[in-house]
Amino acid sequence: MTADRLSARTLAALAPVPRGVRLPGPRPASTGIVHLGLGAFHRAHQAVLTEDAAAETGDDRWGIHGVTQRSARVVDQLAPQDGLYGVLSLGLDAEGAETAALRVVGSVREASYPGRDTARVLSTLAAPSTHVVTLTVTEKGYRRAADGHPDLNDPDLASDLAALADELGHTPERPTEARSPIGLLVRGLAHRRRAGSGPLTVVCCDNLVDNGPALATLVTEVLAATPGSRSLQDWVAEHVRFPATMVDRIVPATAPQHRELAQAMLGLADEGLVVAEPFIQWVIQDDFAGPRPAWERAGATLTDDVAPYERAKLRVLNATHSTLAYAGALRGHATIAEAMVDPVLASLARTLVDQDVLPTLVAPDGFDLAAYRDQVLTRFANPATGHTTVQVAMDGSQKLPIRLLGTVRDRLAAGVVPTASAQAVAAWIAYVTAAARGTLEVNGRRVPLDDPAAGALAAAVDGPAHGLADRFLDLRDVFGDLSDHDGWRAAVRDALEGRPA
Ligand code: CS2
Repeated sequence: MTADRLSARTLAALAPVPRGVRLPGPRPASTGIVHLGLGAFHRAHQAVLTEDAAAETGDDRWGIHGVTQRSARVVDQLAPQDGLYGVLSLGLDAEGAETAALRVVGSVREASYPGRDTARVLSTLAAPSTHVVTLTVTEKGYRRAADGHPDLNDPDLASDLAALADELGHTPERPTEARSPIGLLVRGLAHRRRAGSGPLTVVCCDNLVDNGPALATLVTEVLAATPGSRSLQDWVAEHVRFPATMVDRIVPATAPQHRELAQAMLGLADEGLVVAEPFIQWVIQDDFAGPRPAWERAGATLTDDVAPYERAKLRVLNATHSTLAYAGALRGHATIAEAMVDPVLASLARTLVDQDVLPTLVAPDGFDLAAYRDQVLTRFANPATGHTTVQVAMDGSQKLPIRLLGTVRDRLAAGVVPTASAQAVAAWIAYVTAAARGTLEVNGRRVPLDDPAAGALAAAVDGPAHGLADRFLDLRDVFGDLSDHDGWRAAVRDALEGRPA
């Protein structure tokens, strides 16, 4: 069935509004937010809560200018739709029947791809009406080296820093195309200072430990490495805030069956559709340099201390997610939900949380960690989203140090070798080994290795079977000081040897 494409015009012409579909309220009148990393997660999370906050308050200043990272695909999906797209929430009701709810979101006013529109993005970052920058660029988007400092050898970041050095003194008519999110951000800060547009708040929404302070440090270090940026450094220290946040919503890749279902519900074709679980959570450090949307009116928690929430989320949810992804894919499970109904994996997930993770956490005020664990595991078991193990498994060399190895360090410091975490790492090693050798198959499809460190990982795979665990544990870019811990090494070796071949 062919259907008209979603747009402001076709949406306005829908009569009657389909039942079970929620439409956006009035579109924002101006752009107050620049978002870097216009992927599915942002569209299902911050963009939704920004629209909800506007609906609650009537404050129409908070339109979003979304910026993609690597390609123009999302721009080309959203531009013909006037920035409109659907969010399809898939869950289960109390009886266990699948539920589907669709809403059309209107908070994205503009979408840009830096490969085409760097000048436009820089001028929005410098506009007085822009007060907030949000980021979801994934772990690897920050271009941090293994030691946590900016990777100044990264060619994309280096290109942006050369452009920044040039732009410190003047605003070129045709700026060089931005190639990295951090480079784009610091160049935007330079433009903003020159334009005299006042303070800005930069809100990191990625799964990094202490994400706000980590981004602040990165920006400071990148500027310190750029000759002639002294006064910009001082301006940033005085006028830019970097609150920490904890973001949470499971957002799988959109599949053709999702598009078909949404089209049947709305009656319009939507190339920009995103899919999500019903659950959504955002905890934000209340540290803004200027105005912001009233996100608390949309259900977000504004607090002084995000760290305990963030740590609980990374260590309970993300670490267990990765464990289920690696161990699940190796046992042939295509989705996280299928992995959760495998008793061996359900028990591994629970043991990981109970035995290794929970002893390392301090509960935020009024927060029940055991109930949180149960809620997370129930969310994983939701079969409706079809979230795949392979999607969560990507970029393990970047993700595991953030979500799992902090737990390992804390347990070792407490004198306990965390054996479930060792099993998780062993599952990662086995997954990477099978993927690198071309022998990993899920759902009858060969799964390649998808990781920015693929070269180093493939080199660790190469060699005799008995040294496999040790060759991985020697990867200091992943394990850091843990490479030197004999008890930890022995636990991973045992866990890998104990795995079925
Ligand atoms: C997942 C996360 O893909 C992954 O690595 O663990 O994207 C996870 O779904 C989100 O952090 C949930 O908020």
